[in-house]
Amino acid sequence: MKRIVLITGATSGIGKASAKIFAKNGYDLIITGRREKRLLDQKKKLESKYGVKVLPLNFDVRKRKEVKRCLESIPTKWKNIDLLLNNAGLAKGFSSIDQGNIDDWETMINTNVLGLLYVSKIVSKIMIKNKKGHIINICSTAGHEVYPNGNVYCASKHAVDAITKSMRLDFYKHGLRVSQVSPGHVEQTEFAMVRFGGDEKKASIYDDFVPLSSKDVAKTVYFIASQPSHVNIQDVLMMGTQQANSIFIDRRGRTKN
Ligand code: NDP
Ligand code: 8X3
Repeated sequence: MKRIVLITGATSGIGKASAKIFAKNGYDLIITGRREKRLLDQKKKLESKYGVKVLPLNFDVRKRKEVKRCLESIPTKWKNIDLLLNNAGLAKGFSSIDQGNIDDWETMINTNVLGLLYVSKIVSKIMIKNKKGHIINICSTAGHEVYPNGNVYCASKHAVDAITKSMRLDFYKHGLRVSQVSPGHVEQTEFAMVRFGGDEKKASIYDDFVPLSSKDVAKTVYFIASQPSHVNIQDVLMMGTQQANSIFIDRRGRTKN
């Protein structure tokens, strides 16, 4: 029987790269995001290139009722979800707390923390019923350390780290696996453009060093998912070679790789 992966935030960046790698490896996919056209385009491409089935679900993870309605309406044959990749997330703004924008704070907390929880509550119930499943959360280096002006984004990712650890304690007795990947800077994503409100100049944060690519992270997610069922990788903290932590980055130029 084909395995099924549900990926939140599959319309760009890490989620999109993960969808591709899972499709390549024969998984059927449930892909989600707010941009419906992108989901439909992805469905077409992945189905024709890899011969897998793709179910697009168009919802905003912040909207509790929408999440419930969409996930509970999944056709029965799609409910045998093997893997949930909680990837949808974002940073908005980059300023000290006194200068911070409260709407941005709410967007980050509602998406990165509450959205992840809304999806996980429903999918984990299905997995417990099926007596199998694996949840992989996309955390961040920002879930392990803080940096100037990162305050609320870092807090939201520290919450993801705490949720991953809590899920592990809640679910091991049901035979579910729980993991997370905590990347540093990742390019081939819209992350910086979203954080800086579409300001291309401010979002040019990868010009002078080589960060991770979305494919690097997707490959790590797939590595975690493809371990034998007795192996639970709890966290992978990963950065580009030129990035030592959130603050120390060798910005003397992009080294050849
Ligand atoms: P992108 O902006 O490229 O992708 C973010 C994805 O999340 C999109 O598919 C977007 O879809 C989805 N998303 C955002 N808000 C919502 C929402 N309210 N409801 C549903 N989907 C939503 O960025 P990345 O690929 O970089 O981000 C993926 C994850 O990786 C995030 O959790 C981010 O925090 C994390 N991360 C990113 C790093 C980086 O440097 N890029 C480093 C470490 C972690 P749509 O807009 O269509 O809804
Ligand atoms: C994204 C990495 O350093 O911008 O989570 O917080 S960072």
